[in-house]
Amino acid sequence: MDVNKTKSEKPKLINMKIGIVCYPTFGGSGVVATELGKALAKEGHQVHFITYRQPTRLDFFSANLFYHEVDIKSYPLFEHAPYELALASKMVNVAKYEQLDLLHVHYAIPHASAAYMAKQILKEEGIYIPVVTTLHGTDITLVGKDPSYEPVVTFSINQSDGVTAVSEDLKRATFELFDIKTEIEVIPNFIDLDRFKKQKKEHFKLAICPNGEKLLVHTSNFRKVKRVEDVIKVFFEIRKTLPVKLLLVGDGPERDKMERLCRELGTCDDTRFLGKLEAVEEVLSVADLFLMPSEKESFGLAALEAMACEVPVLSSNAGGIPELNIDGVTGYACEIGNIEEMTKRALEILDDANLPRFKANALARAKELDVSNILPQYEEFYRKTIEKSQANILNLG
Ligand code: GMT
Repeated sequence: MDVNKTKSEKPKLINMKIGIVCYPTFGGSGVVATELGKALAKEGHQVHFITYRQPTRLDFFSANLFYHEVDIKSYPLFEHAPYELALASKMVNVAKYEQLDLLHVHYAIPHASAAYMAKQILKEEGIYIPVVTTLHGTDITLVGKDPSYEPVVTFSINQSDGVTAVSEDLKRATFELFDIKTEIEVIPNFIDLDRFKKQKKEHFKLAICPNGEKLLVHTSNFRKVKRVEDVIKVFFEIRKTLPVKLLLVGDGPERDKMERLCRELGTCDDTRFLGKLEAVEEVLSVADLFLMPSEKESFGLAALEAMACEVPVLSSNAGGIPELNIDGVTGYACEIGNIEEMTKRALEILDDANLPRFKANALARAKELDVSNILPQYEEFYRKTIEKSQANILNLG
């Protein structure tokens, strides 16, 4: 790692070598990790992704980006192959041979405990590598607090050299649900506005809304926690007073049930299930309103993607969503499951007298969370964590 001074004499790290561990599939934490790695690489850092599959959004060549696949060996004795051990072993090898400065793991389970194991193994060889853990949400609120994982999650968070959370609410929940003895810094999720800036897709809008209907969009992994049924119920209510169409992007366990609900309510003609889409920005760029009625949501990256396309958000007030979707400004954040309130607020946003204001506010909020504003926060956090860990090593020596 080289440390240079900028004009303001603030140390700026260049040529840092960072290992990023994440889930590579569709899902917020993997997207954030991949986009972070790409942005760091653009800044000149060397980034090594360690995952069990090529991250979805890592499909191009860059001299600063590397991908290391975790080899998960199966054996007849294993009912479940020990992924965490294979991951820790891969972390050890990559950290050692690529001479990483820091390991940044996204989603505590099992990445933080695997990183702890890797750190201990490396220490035996005289290699000290600091670990940063970013908490994303369900690793704390849904899965992590389950007694079958809780002791290991608590331990590995406390053993991390730096911990970040994607919202103030997630930080609060982590202290409430676990016995945490370390500091947690909030670094919000971000968006690459260049990718998400509004595209001219009027022909697409015309094909979906031939009679000038307003277009509502929801994207998720169709898990129970997303309350997709509320999307369909709110749409059903709005449709009684306003010509509207609904696009549902994504797939998951609740999809069949949601298709049945549309049939029961008779909304199928105005609703389309599009399945998983890589270029979600194409759909978002023609939307008038984004719906996120989730039961739990530490941040709501999908809503930020919509806002970056100038789309206001009608959401629940779960978890960290109100930190992103400012109630009455970028949309509304209503009580979870309150269909009547959500319908009223959706109609207010969609009113032609209000819509331009909500759209402009949504985009302005997204601009605050552009990657160019958030990346320096991660770089600074890495710098602090590396310095702290080097000071600890000197003290121990
Ligand atoms: O919510 C999901 O289904 C996926 C999950 C993940 O880890 O991929 O999302 C969590 O992390 C995202 C990125 O930080 C956040 O935007 C989501 O709000 C959060 N999900 C929940 O808290 C339920």
